[in-house]
Amino acid sequence: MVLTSVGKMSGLQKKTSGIRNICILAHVDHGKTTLADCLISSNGIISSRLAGKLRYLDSREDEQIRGITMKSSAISLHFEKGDEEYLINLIDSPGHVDFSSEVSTAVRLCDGCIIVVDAVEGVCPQTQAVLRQAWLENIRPVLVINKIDRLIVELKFTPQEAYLHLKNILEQVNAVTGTLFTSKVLEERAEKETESESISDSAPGDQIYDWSAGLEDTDDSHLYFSPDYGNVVFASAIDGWGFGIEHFAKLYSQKIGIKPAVLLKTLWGDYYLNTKAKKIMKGDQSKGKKPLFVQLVLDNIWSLYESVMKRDKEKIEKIVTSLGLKIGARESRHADPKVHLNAICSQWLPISEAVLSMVCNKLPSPLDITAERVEKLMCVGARTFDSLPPETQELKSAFMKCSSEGTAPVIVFVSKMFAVDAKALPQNKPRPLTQEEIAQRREVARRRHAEKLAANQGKELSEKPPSENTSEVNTGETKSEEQQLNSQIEIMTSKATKQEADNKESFIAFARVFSGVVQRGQKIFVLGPKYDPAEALHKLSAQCSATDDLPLVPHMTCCTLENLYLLMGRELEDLEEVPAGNVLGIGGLQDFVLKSATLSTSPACPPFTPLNFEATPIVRVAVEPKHPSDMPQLVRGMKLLNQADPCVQVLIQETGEHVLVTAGEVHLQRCLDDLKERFAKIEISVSAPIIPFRETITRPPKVDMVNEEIGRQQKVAVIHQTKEDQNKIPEGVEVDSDGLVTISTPNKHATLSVRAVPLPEEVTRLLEENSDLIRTMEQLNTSLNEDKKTHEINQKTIDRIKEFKQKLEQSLQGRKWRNAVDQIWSFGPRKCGPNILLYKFEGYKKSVWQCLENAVKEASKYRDFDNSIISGFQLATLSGPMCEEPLMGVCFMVEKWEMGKVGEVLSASSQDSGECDALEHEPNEDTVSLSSSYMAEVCSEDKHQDSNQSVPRSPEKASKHKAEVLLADCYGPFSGQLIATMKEACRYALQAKPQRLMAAMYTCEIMATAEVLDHFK
Ligand SMILES: Nc1nc2c(ncn2[C@@H]2O[C@H](COP(=O)(O)OP(=O)(O)OP(=O)(O)O)[C@@H](O)[C@H]2O)c(=O)[nH]1
Ligand SMILES: [Mg+2]
Repeated sequence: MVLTSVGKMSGLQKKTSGIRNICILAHVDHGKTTLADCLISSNGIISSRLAGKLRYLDSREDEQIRGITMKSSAISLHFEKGDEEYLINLIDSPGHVDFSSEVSTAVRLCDGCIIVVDAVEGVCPQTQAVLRQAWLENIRPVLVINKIDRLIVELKFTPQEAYLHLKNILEQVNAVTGTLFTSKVLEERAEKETESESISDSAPGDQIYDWSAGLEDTDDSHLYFSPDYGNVVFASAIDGWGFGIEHFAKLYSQKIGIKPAVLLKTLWGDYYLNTKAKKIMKGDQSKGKKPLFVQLVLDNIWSLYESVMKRDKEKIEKIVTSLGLKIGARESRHADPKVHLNAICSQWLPISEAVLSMVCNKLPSPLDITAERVEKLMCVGARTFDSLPPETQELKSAFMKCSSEGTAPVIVFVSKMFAVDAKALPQNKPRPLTQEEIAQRREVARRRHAEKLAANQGKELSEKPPSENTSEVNTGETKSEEQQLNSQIEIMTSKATKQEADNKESFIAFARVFSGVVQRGQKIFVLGPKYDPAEALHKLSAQCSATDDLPLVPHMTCCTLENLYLLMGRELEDLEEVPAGNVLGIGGLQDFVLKSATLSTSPACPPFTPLNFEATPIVRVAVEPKHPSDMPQLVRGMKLLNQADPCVQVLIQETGEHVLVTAGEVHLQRCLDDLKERFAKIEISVSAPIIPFRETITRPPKVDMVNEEIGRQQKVAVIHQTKEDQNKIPEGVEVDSDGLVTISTPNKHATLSVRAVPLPEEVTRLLEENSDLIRTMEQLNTSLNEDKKTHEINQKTIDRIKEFKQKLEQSLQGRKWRNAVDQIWSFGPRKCGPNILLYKFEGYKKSVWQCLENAVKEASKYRDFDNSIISGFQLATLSGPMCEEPLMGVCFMVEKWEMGKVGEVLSASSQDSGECDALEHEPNEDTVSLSSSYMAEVCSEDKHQDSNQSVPRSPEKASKHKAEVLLADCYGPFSGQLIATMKEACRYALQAKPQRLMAAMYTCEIMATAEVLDHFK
């Protein structure tokens, strides 16, 4: 097999119908990389003898040492099937659960996947996980049942036993697919029901209950794996063989004289061959007959294995000649019978042929992308396709066409950034010099030599009398010196480029073109995950391009695609352009893309939906440099590591610790190795894993430690205890016996009273479950407040919010919680966590349910100082007083919010200007209980106003500004004081109640067969 040239590959990239973007997915160690080796060897990139041993796509040293894949990597292969030529963009993914984020980045770029299952281990947890990921991403799977040799050699199954075992595995895989399908249908059905309910509500008629689940009339047969559909290959990647049943159907149709179509239907299943009648009959087991699959397929393979393992030369010879194979003497005489076996099997049933033809037949080309998948990719969060602007909706047809015409908009998705050694980039690799370059270098050398010679001659002339043969000697010397110089220059230039490339990691974007043609040097928009095309289209025209001079749009930048690469496993090849439907590497995006992004030439393009990550990072460690002076390198290294890994998180805690959050132990080790050896290149010390806690409060206890009821006396003791605790509370903070904390800002202008109350457990759970919805509510409220109106609120979201509110109302019953739901001011931490802030004082109205009421105008007045209160609450819930861990299940009630001197200051300022609405209030009053409407009127400083602006202010604004200036004193800006005071108030309120630490609990379901139940006892 000859290597395919880059030119040929880029030719194949243009024929979209012949492209297959696929990934290999499986549980850890089921043989993905070994299978990839076999497919790669069919292209001559590695020798077929090394296939399975080399694990070519495991290019990292630690991957080779540990024997597991840690990064997904891609390679492009050429495959010929009859007259058709195909380009297979293959991505090998890791199977270890720690690296499941790498699987997510791979499936997003593919249209299909090969699911590999170990014939001995069967369906394992990660097999289920990857089937789910493929399903969520709407990509089509095919199945390879691998390691069948283990059934023969290790388990010593008979062919009949092996058949039943394989049948069982297929059933297991199909059961997982079935569950995914059923849940989807039921979900759709439930949605339809709620829709029809709302219709029937308005028009009541005769409603007969429909008890069908919708499963009966939905055809799901195409989803399942079955050898007769041609989507299953049986294989042993290590021995280099694999087949689909069509191979044997074709073979035996000639031998027995039965039509291939009939054999294809009956080779797998309960059928047997009645040799006398020359007929295929149904029902093998009941009649004690061998199924066709055993008789015609497995028996042959088993007998081949038996003869080679027993070194039965005669029998082997017979088989080899009957199959028409040519086996080299080296293989047949090899001491290891496996080598001999591999040589026979890989010629008889080449695995690459079986797998790649299944891929080309059964998996879709980029042209077959479904409308469902496109809509899913285009709709972020709670948005529906219909709510997107019309220009954006039009782009759907560009996705579907996957056109490479010049007019088609370019749409590219970057699913991850990966680091490569800058030396490995094609532009930095040593390459043979061109004739011109050689001539140029010679010229430089000659000139230098001449100069040197002239200088020497000058010296000699002055020192020695000239002799006759000097010139001759010199010419001889000249030649050798010239050569020396030439080589010296070459070394020097290569050294220079080497040094430049040394110590440098270059980031390549792992991407796919969904529409249009990307070209090297092209300018393109980079759209972040929060980019909103509706907002941008207000500012820009849909036709503008990245080369224009454009106004600033949030979450959008422009960049140039510096280099385009064909991904060839360990190698990268330069490309000038890449048409739609291909996977590629892009250089030069390091400063524009952190982990993933959408690139497009059209500002109407929406950002793609975020990747579905199955695992959330939980293992945290603190890292620090061994030598404190190396801190800058560590910070830089952590930044690079964060970019190079889709899943890792790097944080700097309030304590100044640098924390690394990883998915698991193996992932942690890999991240640390990368940090030490590639990104920071320093020695680091690593702490033991940090266990995350949550802080909370409980009701005062009713029983004591020995479960006896706390009587009156003891209660008094408890109160004493609390009093004692109160003594620890500093001056200026008042805590009453009921836990109400009152505290003033340092300048004494404002006073807050806050109480902490534990939330019922079901409310905490509800908040946790709905954190995404809460985040959406927060976004909607912000856009309402900013009067953007770009987010048309979708009815479904409104219904979900209403339902959430209703559930909260149901769970917050009783006198204590009266009106509580309507008074929710914010959630925290990060505005979506499991803690609540309530306002309990009169004359204020602003709640998180604003988006339901569309209360735009009214709310916009209160924007400023109440934001300080909310920020204080966010800070308090982010880190509690016990050990700076986030809070959970706590409700803070602000029962009083007084503004003291603020009144005077404001009235003074308003008298000056004579404009302020706040004049209604009496200036002499010492302490004024302020309603927020009043306060916001007086004190608001428009944050969105540029403070350096030169535009003259309106008198009203001037007075407000003055108020803020007057309020800023030696304690700093007033809003800042309020934030700090609120934070303190929350902390003391929390300390006034019985505090508790909560630790995470690991729960798992263990499923086992009845035989092993004994071992659990
Ligand atoms: N007996 C047998 N062993 C196999 C076969 N295919 C792979 N193996 C072995 O299984 C082990 C794991 O193979 P890999 O290809 O690294 O598995 P993987 O699925 O890529 O593993 P991860 O990438 O770590 O998830 C290796 O030791 C292989 O030699 C096979 O067909 N038969
Ligand atoms: Mg692997």
